[in-house]
Amino acid sequence: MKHALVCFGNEENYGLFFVGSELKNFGQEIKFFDAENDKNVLANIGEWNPDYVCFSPMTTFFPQAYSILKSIKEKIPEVVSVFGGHHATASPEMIELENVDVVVRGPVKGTIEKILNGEKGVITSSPGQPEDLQIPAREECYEDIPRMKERYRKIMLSMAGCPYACTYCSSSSLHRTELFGSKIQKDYFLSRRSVDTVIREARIVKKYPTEEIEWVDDDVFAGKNGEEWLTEFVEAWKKEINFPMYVSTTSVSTLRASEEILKTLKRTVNCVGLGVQAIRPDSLRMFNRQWDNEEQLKMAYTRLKNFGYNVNLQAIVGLPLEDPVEDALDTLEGLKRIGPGSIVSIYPLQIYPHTHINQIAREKGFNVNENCSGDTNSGIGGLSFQKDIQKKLRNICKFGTLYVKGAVDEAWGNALIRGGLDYLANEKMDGKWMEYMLNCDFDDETSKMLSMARYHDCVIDRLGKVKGDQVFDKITKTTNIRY
Ligand code: B12
Ligand code: SF4
Repeated sequence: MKHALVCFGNEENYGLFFVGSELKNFGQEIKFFDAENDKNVLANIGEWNPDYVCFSPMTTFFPQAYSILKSIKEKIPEVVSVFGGHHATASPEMIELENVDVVVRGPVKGTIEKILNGEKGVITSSPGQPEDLQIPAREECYEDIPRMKERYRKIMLSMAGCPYACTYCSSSSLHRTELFGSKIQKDYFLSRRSVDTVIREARIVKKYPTEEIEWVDDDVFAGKNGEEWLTEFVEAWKKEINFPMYVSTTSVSTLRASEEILKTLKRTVNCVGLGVQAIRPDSLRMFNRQWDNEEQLKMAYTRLKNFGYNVNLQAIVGLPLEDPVEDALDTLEGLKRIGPGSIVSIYPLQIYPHTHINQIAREKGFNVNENCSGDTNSGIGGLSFQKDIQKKLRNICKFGTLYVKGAVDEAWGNALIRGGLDYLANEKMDGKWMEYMLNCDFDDETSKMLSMARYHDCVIDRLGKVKGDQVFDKITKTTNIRY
């Protein structure tokens, strides 16, 4: 049987790679298609004439996936459509939609036999062990979508879940435990693939041009026997793979980590993403992050810096509050106090399906924003606010990185001057600057240049100036920048 695997966005569709390898284990024929860059994607899928068409879209890509599906079904009515991944797992009600035949909730393992046997409807898998994630069908994807092998960064992970339970997050342990129970959360989502399997996967990545691995474990230190695993892993990675890695963590885990492990990890990690998310205690509580606070974040930041890491601080604005702009400004100032001069990423709150923040917002009388695409780079959040508030929140997302960094370089300068925002480029970043920043307007081209200036900062932070500039140049030529 032939299975078309449809990829969305610029990046490697990592979950779908594992679906591909599982299908191959069952002797199935697979082919990847590029919905982002291939203008003839529909014709190409039609011509290949698959028996099954498989999608793994995040929420932001679901409308595009569904529209592609409708067109394919018009051409090939008997094709069976299968949806899986985070969005499908959280939104099984999509099975009610016309043309959606199968929705898989949870890992692919154990579902292919059912699908091939003709089972339709919602199939909930039973996650077994992380070793079920063997070697993803990455090379098959590279063969079908050559631009993917050229991506400067590749995605890898050792552990699929997170121990925390943040209310806005699809990785939340609340969500996973509700669906699969706490034993599976511990044994599958918070356990790691073996070092050997991860290294075997990395050997394949190593054959292709790669500048960095985005290590997408939600918290690099979390899970069972984290330090032991990381120690063995770094040893093997340095010996054989040796790509720089970008990792993520929390303040709690950073402060809990031993000196040895911070030293060891530094051998291969340049930059750490540290989730701040909010500064006000009430906002942290709304996010179910009451375990965090500014003092602890500052200590974690300082600790990471002392071990030589660059730190990317991440925060969320646009909360369901009476004063979302003031809350966002408090967060912005907090970021500056925690990591003055650092690179920060400020995102608008997204309301992903079946996350608890959805319910919290509704109970507080907030509606969802129909204009939100689910992509954080747009600066457009998931909740509907008055126009003026919406604009200020978006501006905080757009200019917050510049404010905390505190210096206008060429990329920022060009964007600001292009948008007629010379004041922001030339004046001191004081209260007047902030007022101007909150209220300024700019066109789409400027918005794109601002997003690129931020992206440029992040790449330099992660790879250093010389390498970062080279890589960024390549990114601008090969990536559809979201803004
Ligand atoms: C890796 C990752 C990325 C990578 C790669 C993205 C990609 N396209 O694959 C990067 C860093 C680029 C990324 C970016 C974004 N991400 Co991301 N990312 C993750 C992360 C950390 C891991 C996902 C993963 O690969 N897990 C490992 C694989 C093996 O598991 P899996 O995906 O669940 O797949 C398994 C099953 O679900 C199932 N399955 C999956 N697909 C299918 C399909 C079929 C047909 C079947 C049968 C089964 C099946 O089988 C797989 C193997 O068992 C998750 C959080 C998490 N810990 O899960 C967030 C997550 C998926 N990302 C998220 C988001 C929002 C984004 C962005 C949209 C953020 C933004 N900028 O706005 C961007 C989109 C970028 C893009 N253009 O693709 C959200 C998605 C929420 C949602 N409801 O959509 C998540 C859940 C994070 C969160 N905390 O909320 N992300
Ligand atoms: S710590 Fe990060 S990945 Fe984990 S639940 Fe919270 S936001 Fe999600």
